[in-house]
Order: sequence, then structure tokens, then C-alpha cells
Amino acid sequence: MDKNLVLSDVRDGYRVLTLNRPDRLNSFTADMHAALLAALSDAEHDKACRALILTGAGRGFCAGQDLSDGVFTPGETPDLSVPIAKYYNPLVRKLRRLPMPVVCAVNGVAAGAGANVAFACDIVVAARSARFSQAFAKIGLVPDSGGTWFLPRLVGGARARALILLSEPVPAEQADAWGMIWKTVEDSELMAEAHRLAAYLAGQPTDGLTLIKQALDASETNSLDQQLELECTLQGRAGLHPDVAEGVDAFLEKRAPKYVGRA
Ligand code: T3D
Repeated sequence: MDKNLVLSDVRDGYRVLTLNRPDRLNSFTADMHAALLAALSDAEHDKACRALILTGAGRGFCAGQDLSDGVFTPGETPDLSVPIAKYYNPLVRKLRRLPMPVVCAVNGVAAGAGANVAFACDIVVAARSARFSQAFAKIGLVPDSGGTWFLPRLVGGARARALILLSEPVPAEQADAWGMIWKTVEDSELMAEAHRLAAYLAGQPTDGLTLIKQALDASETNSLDQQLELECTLQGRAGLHPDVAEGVDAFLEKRAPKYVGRA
């Protein structure tokens, strides 16, 4: 496995993972999938890691599948369910189930699976020059990596349908205005903003944030009654964590809390 395909920079409390195939706009190859999954697993098993930043090297974030990586060979009809089941679905599931928040710093174009991997992250910040493109339909493909699930929930059915059917690129500011992402910042400020968010999150009660992620994911399919029950269960678990006692003590003592994070 070529670890250089995804750079991992360990900071105080968080890590920065950088997709690193800039000459191909960080599009996915099988090797890059392996490197990314390994980097995510590494972070997951490090209790000191309490937040992640995912970004791309060079001028693009990620252009989806590398169309020259051998999946598409002239004269052959590939079974694309194989790479989706082997690489993309495990990646999206992994991102959604990580025990720490993931900040996606979209530094440039995010196309195809690249856009949907960004939407799988918890907080998406984009550089003003970035754009998001469901580049599937125009080459005869169906959005994957959760695109047909994320987009209607983020922007509503009407916009999701048009964006997908037209493969229309959405500039970062438009994505921001439509609620597709958390915010847009100037290109020169993107990484500073991502670091600020990650450092803040890394100082928070991480195990509590994990439970919040679970509650929000479950709310996508639960009824209100089911969600109330789940909140009751998760709050019961949250209250047993030493970070809650610390948070309350710190509030009453008018001092900054010092959280354990991942017990
Ligand atoms: O196969 C499976 O496993 C199924 C799974 C599919 C998941 C998917 O993601 S399907 C969608 C695949 N992605 C695309 O269709 C996007 C293709 N790329 C583009 O449409 C454009 O490159 C962009 C809109 C993303 C950016 O355009 P632009 O003008 O800023 O850059 P460019 O000049 O097109 O690209 C720069 C270089 O990166 C260029 O190479 P060159 O000419 O400098 O040697 C270009 O060929 C290369 N590149 C960009 N995207 C890909 C790519 N090479 C391979 N695969 C790519 N996806």
C-alpha cells in the first residue's frame, strides 16, 4: 500500500488526512481507497484523535473515480457493482460511523463520488473557488457513495433531481446558500478555518459527540416516537460519562472544562 496517496498529519487532538494525487485531481484508485481506509482506521483506533480534517492536495478536492485506473477497459463491460461494494460503500459507512467528527475542507472541485464523500462528512467547509458536481448522469452512471441519499436531504427533492439529472456543477457559494454545506470561506482562509473547527471539536466531549452523530443518523428514518426513545437511551448513556460531570462542574465553578474525550 502506498501511504503517500493519503497524507496523515497528526496534530494536538486531531489529524489532517490529505488525498494526494493532485495531477489527477485526487480521483480514486484502488490504491488510494486502501490508503484512505487505512488512515481512517488508524485515526479511529487512536484515542488521542478526537477530530479529523479531510482535504485534497493541489487545486482539486476529489474528482471521483479515476476513469483511467483500469475499471473501464475498451471493449469490456465492467461490473461496477464490484468496486462500489468493495471500496465506495465501505468508505461512506466508515466516515459516517467514525467516533469523532470529520471536517471536510473542500479546497477545489468535488465531482462524482468525490462530492458525495464530502457530503458523508460531518461538517463541510468549502473554498470560494470550489464546486460540487454530480458528474454521473452525463457519463451514463447512477450517483453512488450516497449521492441519492444525501442530496435530497440536503437541498430537497426538486434541486436534487435537477442537479443529478443535469450533472450541473454547483459553485461553493450556491451550495452554501442551499444548505448543502456548512460554510464558504475565502480560498486563502480554508485551512485555517478547518484547523480552527477541528481544534475546537478536539477539545469537546468526544464520546458525547459520537452519540449525537448516532442520533442524527437515526433521525433520518425514525418516527418522532422512535427518536424520542432513542434520545432517552442515548442521554442515559451520555450521563454516565465523566465528561458530563466535568462539564457541569466547570459551568458551576465558572471555569473552562477539561474533557477526557474518548474514554
Ligand atoms: O468506476 C467505478 O468504480 C464506479 C464508480 C464511480 C464513481 C464516480 O465518481 S463516477 C464519476 C467520475 N468522475 C468524473 O466523471 C469527473 C471527471 N472529471 C471532470 O469532469 C473534470 O476533470 C472536473 C470537472 C472534475 C474538473 O475539470 P477541470 O477542467 O478543472 O480539470 P481537468 O483539466 O478536466 O482535469 C485535470 C486533470 O485531471 C486532467 O488530466 P491532464 O489532462 O492534465 O493529464 C484530467 O484528465 C484529470 N482527471 C480529472 N478527473 C479525472 C481525471 N483523470 C481520471 N479520472 C478522473 N475522474
